[in-house]
Amino acid sequence: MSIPLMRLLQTLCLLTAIPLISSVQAAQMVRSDARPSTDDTPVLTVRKDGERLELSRADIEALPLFRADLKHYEGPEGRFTGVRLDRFVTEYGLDDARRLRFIAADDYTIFLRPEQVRAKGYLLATRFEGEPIPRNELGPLLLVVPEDEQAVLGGGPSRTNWIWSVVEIRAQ
Ligand SMILES: Nc1nc2c(c(=O)[nH]1)N[C@H]1C(S)=C(S)[C@@H](COP(=O)(O)O)O[C@H]1N2
Ligand SMILES: [Mo]
Repeated sequence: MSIPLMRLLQTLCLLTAIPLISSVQAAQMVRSDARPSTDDTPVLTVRKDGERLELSRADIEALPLFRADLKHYEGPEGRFTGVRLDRFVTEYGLDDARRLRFIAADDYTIFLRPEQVRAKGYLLATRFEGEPIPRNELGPLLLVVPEDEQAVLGGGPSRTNWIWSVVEIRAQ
């Protein structure tokens, strides 16, 4: 068999194996029975149509809580708890936005269309290992996509959506 043909076959084998491996190991997002926070300190600004809303962990955690056990590529490995971003987007009337802009404390920013948010299980995490997340440890709020854990650990491009220290969400 020629070398280029063997290379091609090798590549094809790898391409079929990768989704198999990740589907076996993908982290799950499941309902959490954690008790919602009562901390009223504002942690997140939501802007929509010139309105501005300041939300606390208590406000955010008033939505159904979910958890996922995963390894974040920045280091932390354990239980992330928070709310589903699709549920949050619906709750705050952001479903009709053309796009949602997420802004971090370090000015890093990402854009997600509402349909992208609905297509995947994004977790807006408010806790790590049951505790609030300090600002210097990716907190107080960060986005993780448990089903993409293996892909991002492997350096996949969707890791750019794992924005940490989110301070603002804007409907644009
Ligand atoms: N708040 C914040 N989140 C962020 C980033 C950042 O600079 N700030 N970098 C993003 C990008 S581009 C990638 S690839 C991953 C990993 O970033 P790092 O390689 O700078 O650690 O985190 C994403 N989330
Ligand atoms: Mo990046």
